[in-house]
Amino acid sequence: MRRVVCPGSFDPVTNGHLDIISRASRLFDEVVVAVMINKTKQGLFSVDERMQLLREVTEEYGNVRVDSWHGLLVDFCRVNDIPMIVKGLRAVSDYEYELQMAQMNHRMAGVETLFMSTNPLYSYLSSSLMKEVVKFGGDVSGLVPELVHERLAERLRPS
Ligand code: COD
Repeated sequence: MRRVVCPGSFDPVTNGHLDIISRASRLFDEVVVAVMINKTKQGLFSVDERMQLLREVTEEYGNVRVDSWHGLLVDFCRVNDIPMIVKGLRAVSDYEYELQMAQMNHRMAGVETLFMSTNPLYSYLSSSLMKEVVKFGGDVSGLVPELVHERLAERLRPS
C-alpha cells in the first residue's frame, strides 16, 4: 500500500491545505493527515476540534485518515509505516525551511518529502491570515471550507 502523511498544525484547515490533501488522495492509496501537537503554542482550536474539522471536510475523499502526534514527525512515520511526507510549497519563502526539514527527516529516518506546488488560487493562504481576517470582520468565504468559516466566526466574533 502506498501511504503518505500530510502533517501540519491545521489551526484551522484552509482550502490551501485541502487542495494538497485532495491531490495526494488521488495519487496514493492512503493519506494520513497528522495534526502535529506543539505544546508551547496555544492554538485557537483544540487538537480534537482541528481533527474533527479535518475529518468532516476530508470525508468525501474516502482514503484520508486523520490522526495526531506529539514529537518528531519521523517517529510518527515509523510507527505508522509511512515512507513519504507530502507538503505544499506556497512561495520561495517556504522553500528554505521546508528544504531544511526535508533533509533532516531524510537524514534521521530515510523518510522522503514530496513537494507539490500550491494551487495559485490558494497560494497566499495560511491559517493565521484566515484568523486575523475573520477577527477583524473580513470575509474568508471560498478560502476555507464553509464549516470552518462558521466555526471561525463563532470563535472569533461571538455575538
Ligand atoms: N497551499 C498549499 N499548501 C499549504 C498551504 C497553502 N495555502 N498552507 C499550508 N500548506 C501546507 C504546507 O505544506 C505546510 O507545511 C502544511 O500545509 C501545514 O501547514 P500548517 O501551517 O498547518 O502547519 P505548520 O507549517 O505549522 O506545520 C509544521 C510542521 C508541524 C509540519 C513541522 O513543524 C513538523 O513536522 N513538526 C513536527 C516536529 C518535528 O518533526 N520537527 C523536526 C522537523 S525536521
